[in-house]
Amino acid sequence: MAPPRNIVILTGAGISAESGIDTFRSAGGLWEQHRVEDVATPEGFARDPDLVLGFYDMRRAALADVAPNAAHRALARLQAAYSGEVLLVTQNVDDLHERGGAGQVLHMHGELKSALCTACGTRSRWDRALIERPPCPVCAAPMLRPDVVWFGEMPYEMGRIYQALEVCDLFVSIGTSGAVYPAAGFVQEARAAGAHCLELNLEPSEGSHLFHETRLGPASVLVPEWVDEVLAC
Ligand code: BJW
Repeated sequence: MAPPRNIVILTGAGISAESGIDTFRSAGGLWEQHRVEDVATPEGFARDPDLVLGFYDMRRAALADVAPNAAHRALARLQAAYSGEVLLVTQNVDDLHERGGAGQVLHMHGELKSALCTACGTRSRWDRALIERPPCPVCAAPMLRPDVVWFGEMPYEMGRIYQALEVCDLFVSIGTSGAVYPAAGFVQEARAAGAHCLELNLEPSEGSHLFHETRLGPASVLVPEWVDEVLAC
């Protein structure tokens, strides 16, 4: 039997695409419908907070109409059944990994169902709209913003992620274009640690050449197949 291994999995918008959540950079994706500078930067928020709050309120509300798919469920099955370590890192702000049964998930770009108080810095679980400027549950200031990471801001959990990459021996990137750093650089960190690097994607990502192996197809097919392989070892 193979010894337990340390697996780090990075997921992106592609894993939730078949659940009906728009990706960012595909044809018809979110960045064709909205300017990145307007809705995903601190400067855009300062310029037009109503536009930004409305954009995230709409996406938070839309979570009620989607469900996890076979790829989310397969990763949860892996986390539960694998004898080694499995760290699941997502760039996604949806909650489909959790609703698919995953245990611990690191949301490096934040979460739609969390609000960040710009007055006291508290992060609060949140599932209502923000556009009406509700008070912070801790300090009562009406200064909540979506708890998501915009361009120019520091992603969450970077210390834990880099620590895991340093000791991982399998790195798997699922459904991300490799266009956004620091996530796009994780494959290089994992390679430097001697990990085997596998990409599962509909199309090759920008950093596809950095992976030892690329499998192309829909996440709902590729991910359960790969999980079956790992659990059979
Ligand atoms: C399927 C599929 C199916 C479809 N099955 N697959 C120059 C060089 C290097 C870096 C920089 C630079 N200039 C600026 C930077 C830094 C900047 C950056 O990367 N900019 C780039 C544009 C170059 N990064 C930042 O500012 C970050 N912060 C930072 O760097 O802090 C300093 C720091 C330094 C050192 C260490 C640590 C930190 C912050 C980035 C924040 C990104 N925020 C967003 C918005 C979040 C909130 C929201 O959701 O609105 O995060 S942008 C957006 O892109 C979102 C995503 O998480 C992220 C990645 O997108 P993703 O998931 O890859 O989606 P897509 O649409 O791009 O791709 C979908 C993929 O799915 C495709 O590959 C399809 O093929 C695939 N797919 N269907 C399988 N069925």
